[in-house]
Amino acid sequence: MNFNNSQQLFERAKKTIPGGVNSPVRAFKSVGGSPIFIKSAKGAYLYDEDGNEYIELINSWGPMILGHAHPKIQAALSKAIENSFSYGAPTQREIEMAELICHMVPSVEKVRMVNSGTEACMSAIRAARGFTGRNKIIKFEGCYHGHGDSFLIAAGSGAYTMGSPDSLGVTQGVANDTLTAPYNDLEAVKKLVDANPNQIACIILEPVVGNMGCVLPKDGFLQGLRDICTKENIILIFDEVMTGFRLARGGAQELFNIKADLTTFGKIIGGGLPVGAYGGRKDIMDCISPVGKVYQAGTLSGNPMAMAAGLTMLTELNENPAIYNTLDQITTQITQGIQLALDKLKLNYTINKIGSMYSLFFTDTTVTDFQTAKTCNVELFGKYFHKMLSKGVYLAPSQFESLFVSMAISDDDLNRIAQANEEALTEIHA
Ligand code: KE4
Repeated sequence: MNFNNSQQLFERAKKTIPGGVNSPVRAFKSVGGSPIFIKSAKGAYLYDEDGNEYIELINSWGPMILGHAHPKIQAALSKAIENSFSYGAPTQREIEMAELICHMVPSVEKVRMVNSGTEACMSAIRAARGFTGRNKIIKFEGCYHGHGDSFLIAAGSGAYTMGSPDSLGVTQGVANDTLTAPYNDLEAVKKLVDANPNQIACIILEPVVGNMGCVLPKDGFLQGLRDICTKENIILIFDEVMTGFRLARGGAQELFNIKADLTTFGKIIGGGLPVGAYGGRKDIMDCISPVGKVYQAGTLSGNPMAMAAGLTMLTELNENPAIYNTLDQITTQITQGIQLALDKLKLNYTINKIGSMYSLFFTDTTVTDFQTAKTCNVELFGKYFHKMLSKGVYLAPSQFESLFVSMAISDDDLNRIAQANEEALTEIHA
């Protein structure tokens, strides 16, 4: 494969864009080399500026669950575009979107549209603080909730990948109100709650983590958090920006049967356009302006184009629940293929998988939190990443990111992925 055009574009990009990218993890910094520049995508495939084709296992970090350029979403956008692109005024489609989200996620009684997962998470903790009158939040090491100041403490995803889990520019004042605990460690949470009586507004977490790589909640962890929050009047916020509408129609909370007080959404909810949302208990959401005194706003919130794409996406998922079983089967075939290759090479690397999310961790340690995720051989992952890329399979350019499978993957793609994995794992260990 030749990457000449991408390499030239990257050099040009770095002159006017910080690091040449509009989001740090795209820069391939942790895997080395320079990023490929995408020209187009269709179904399960990406095409770069050098004409290389890749089977896509990031899917824009989650949104493209039905595959790229889905005809129904394309049709919805083509129709919407005739009516102009943004009004900054309420529309019927926003009501239809809110009603569908409330239907698909029963814990959501009211929901507010925003423009990104970050905005959704920032707004959700502000609502929790406004509703409780308390200042502190608890988050978990390695979880990522976007780039809001309160979250860039022990953050995962690109923050950790770039070596700045505690970002510069976040004031000590803000950091003092963010308490952190290891994921899956209920005792640590209880200690924080006991040490900060009546001061904690909310606990926010990824109910299934994607931002350390894919990490699952241990049995009892989510229920334990639910019980602590109920007892202490702490708002339980599920950040389902990744898991929402991906793991089930009702997201992780449907799968684990846990009722969150607030939930945040992003990615899939926009069908590939910039959409985020936060919602939950009516009594909390009615604290949001213009009803209550927690202010939050956005010029393009509920944008008609984004709502057209998002509504089409969610409708397709809601009307075809068998999609989730199919996605699980496709993903199981991918991870079983990897396991076969690992067994053949007598390697004990860890695979974590749930539904259509999975990660191959280059460590023989069971990965249940940030500390165990950090035992990975990041250098070896980088070699694996580039081997897979050169074999036409596009993975997340970081060990600390989950992969996301789409409905567009065919049996032939599965064979190509299995062969690429076996060859790549063999070659990096040769
Ligand atoms: P955005 O602001 O990027 O739309 O969403 C922030 C966010 C919030 N919560 C969770 C659980 C998330 O995974 C994210 C964003 N995910 C990253 C991938 N790990 C987006 C990719 C990127 O940063 O470029």
